[in-house]
Amino acid sequence: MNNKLTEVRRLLALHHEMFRSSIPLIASENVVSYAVREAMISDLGHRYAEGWPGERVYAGCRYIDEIELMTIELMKDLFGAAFADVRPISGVTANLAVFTAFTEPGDVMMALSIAKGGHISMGKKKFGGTAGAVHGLEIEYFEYNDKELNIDVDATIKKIETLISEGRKPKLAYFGGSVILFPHPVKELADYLKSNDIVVAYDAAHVAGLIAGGKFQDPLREGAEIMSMSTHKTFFGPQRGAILASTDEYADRIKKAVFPGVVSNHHLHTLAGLAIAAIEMKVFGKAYAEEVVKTAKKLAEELYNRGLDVLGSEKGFTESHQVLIDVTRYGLGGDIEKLLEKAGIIVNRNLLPWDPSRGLSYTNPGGIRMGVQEMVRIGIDSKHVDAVADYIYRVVVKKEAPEKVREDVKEFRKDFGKIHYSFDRVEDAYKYITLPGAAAGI
Ligand code: DSN
Repeated sequence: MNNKLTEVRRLLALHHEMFRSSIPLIASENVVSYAVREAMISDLGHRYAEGWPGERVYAGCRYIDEIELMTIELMKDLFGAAFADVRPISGVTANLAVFTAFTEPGDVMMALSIAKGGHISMGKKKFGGTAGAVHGLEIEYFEYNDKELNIDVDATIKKIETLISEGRKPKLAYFGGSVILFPHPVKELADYLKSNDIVVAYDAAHVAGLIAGGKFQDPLREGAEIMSMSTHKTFFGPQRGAILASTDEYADRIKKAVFPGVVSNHHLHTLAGLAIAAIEMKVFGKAYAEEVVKTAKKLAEELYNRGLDVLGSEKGFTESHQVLIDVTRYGLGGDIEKLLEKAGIIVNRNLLPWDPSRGLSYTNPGGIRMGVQEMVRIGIDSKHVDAVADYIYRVVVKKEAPEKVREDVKEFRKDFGKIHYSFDRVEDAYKYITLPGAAAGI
């Protein structure tokens, strides 16, 4: 058993070393500050606090309650919301609570298909998506314009009119998702949706930090009534979720849907981490969001100038942290993802809007999705991103041996590691931290 314990710790250290020497480009990931990490190893990780602050089902929560109330106020302030529930433990949990609060099984919900950027939590039952398979919703897709890479407003209204005439009026319309290069037309559709008693929600999991930093659309000002999110992509938090609302009107049903609906205890060490992340966002969010969008645009442009098929070239490539490439001239997304990983460039393969019609599936789709938010947090920003484009170009287009590129990536990474946009003074975002006395008996 001692050997097994040593082995787990060895693998953890190797994982840290891999990320310390790689270029992290997964659009849904980030690193947290040491201040957030400190909260995550606190005693709060051992406690239970079911229910709302002040009305807990357990004793011993007096400080936890204060932290949760602070987190609620910080999130309301950051997003200009009237109500916040910070107990969902992930983005999927937050979305499931919204489905529970506003719909019944069998109701119709509008969302984007996965290929056009929708998240799996909004998927149909036949694909095992949370909305369909867990909550029993019927999913109808927003109409989408492949050229504009966005929801088609007129065609969507037409589709909803047809659904209404068939007696299948949607109850909920969910904007946002997993691939989002440009702001969704919330303000163009919100009045129409609300006039038909369709609740307007926005999944800000990917762009929450950009919204908080004032660099993306502001859904709650554009007519969204509900905004759900995860807290760890462009936001500085640990892996967790939140639900915000533009009015207090929905507070009771959201609270009930979260607890006892979809969450029992809500992982209090990450709650404290979220409080600290929200403070960091308040102080550093604007500068960070600006640099993230600038870096994403620069990376897209550098790749495009090297001949890659970067999506959105006629629209400035991206307004978010994401860059999307059609790699089919050089191979398929899954194969290229593996090659890039060998070179120390961590990306994920992604369906493109037109992949299903050309017979490609998520196992080996036509696209690669990249997000620059973690790179920017460790200092690889618009000033350095041409080097990143070069490494990608050498692997994808020039077909250089990834092992050779890996050596150069390792060398490049030696200059980066400090956590920027935080109060920390630490030099290594990827250090594997051992605690004094841990497993000392081995
Ligand atoms: N599917 C994840 C992503 O967008 O990467 C989020 O859950």
